[in-house]
Amino acid sequence: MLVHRASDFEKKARDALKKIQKVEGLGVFYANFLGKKSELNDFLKSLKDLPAEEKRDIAPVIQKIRTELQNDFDAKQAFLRKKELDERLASDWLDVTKEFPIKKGSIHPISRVQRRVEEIFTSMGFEIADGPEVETEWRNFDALNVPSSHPARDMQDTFWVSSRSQDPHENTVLRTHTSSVQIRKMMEYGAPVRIIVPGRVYRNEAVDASHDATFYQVEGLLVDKGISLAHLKGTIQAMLSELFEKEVLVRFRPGYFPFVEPGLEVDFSCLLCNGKGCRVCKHSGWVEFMGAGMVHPNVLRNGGIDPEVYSGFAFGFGLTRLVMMQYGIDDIRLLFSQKKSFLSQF
Ligand code: FA5
Repeated sequence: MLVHRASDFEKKARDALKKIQKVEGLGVFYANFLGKKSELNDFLKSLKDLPAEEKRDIAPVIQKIRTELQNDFDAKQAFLRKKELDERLASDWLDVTKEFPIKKGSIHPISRVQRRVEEIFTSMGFEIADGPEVETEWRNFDALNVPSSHPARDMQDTFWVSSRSQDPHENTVLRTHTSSVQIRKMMEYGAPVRIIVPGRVYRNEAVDASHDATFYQVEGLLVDKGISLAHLKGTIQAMLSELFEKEVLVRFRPGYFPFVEPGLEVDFSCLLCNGKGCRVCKHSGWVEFMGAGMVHPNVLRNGGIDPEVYSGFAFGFGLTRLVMMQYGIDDIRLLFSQKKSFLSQF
């Protein structure tokens, strides 16, 4: 009886295997005909209940069915897998040798000039320092000798981050200038210190062709023994000549910044007209470049440095305006416009 049932099972299994056309059909077949819950497994289990003699005859027959069915299953599986892979390779392929026109991005002009400025100052022994864009009122103003009652505070219109309390250490602003990093680094490094700080600054002011509400500055700070304005002039003149790859003249005018004494406005000779006078330099032959001066003794003291022993110069120039000068860009707003037609020129 068992032999008949096994042979019927074998026929049924072979028919079912023949009908399978896809790999995904094999799982169900295996479960039904070869797996633990299959009829074949029931046959194998029921062998133990047979008398020994009968078992001796039937067991090899069932084992043979099992082995052959498993072999056929394996062969069919290999065949279907290969067939499906061949079909996929024939229909679904990529020509990896095909060339696509790749549109390259480019480095933003501000980053370009910033990197060059960093290289030049580094070669003169300056370190590049950094500070947060959200800064305490104290570091942005008070520590720089700008008390809250001082009219100079209105020189830079401020974006307040926290609502204004009495404590300038508590209040936070979007830094209005990179000078806020001076105090941090004096406290961190002590004297001597020789750093530049390129970074983004924010001012709550009306935007026009040469003023933006967010722009980039580069702060410079050098504190050591015996530092004078001559060092400042030499440093700036060397940096500009290196950047523009030609002799650039620098001139000082008196200027007022509470954190320096004396304070200076620094201009450089217009590179577009070689100092003869043009529209860009408003026919003066000079371009306004930066604020600078000798670090005020109060600022040195606030930074933990003894002004009786050390002196230093500081400057802060508009990197954005330098970029405009270098590339002849006549509207600052283009730099943050994200206009492809503008950016793809760099
Ligand atoms: C300052 O920010 C001072 N912290 C500079 C300084 C540093 C003086 C150290 C002394 C010692 P001022 O506000 O002038 O100064 O800004 C410096 C430069 O930033 C300007 O010369 C100009 O190039 C640039 N700048 C100022 N406002 C804007 C603006 N709205 N958009 C673009 N560039 C600006």
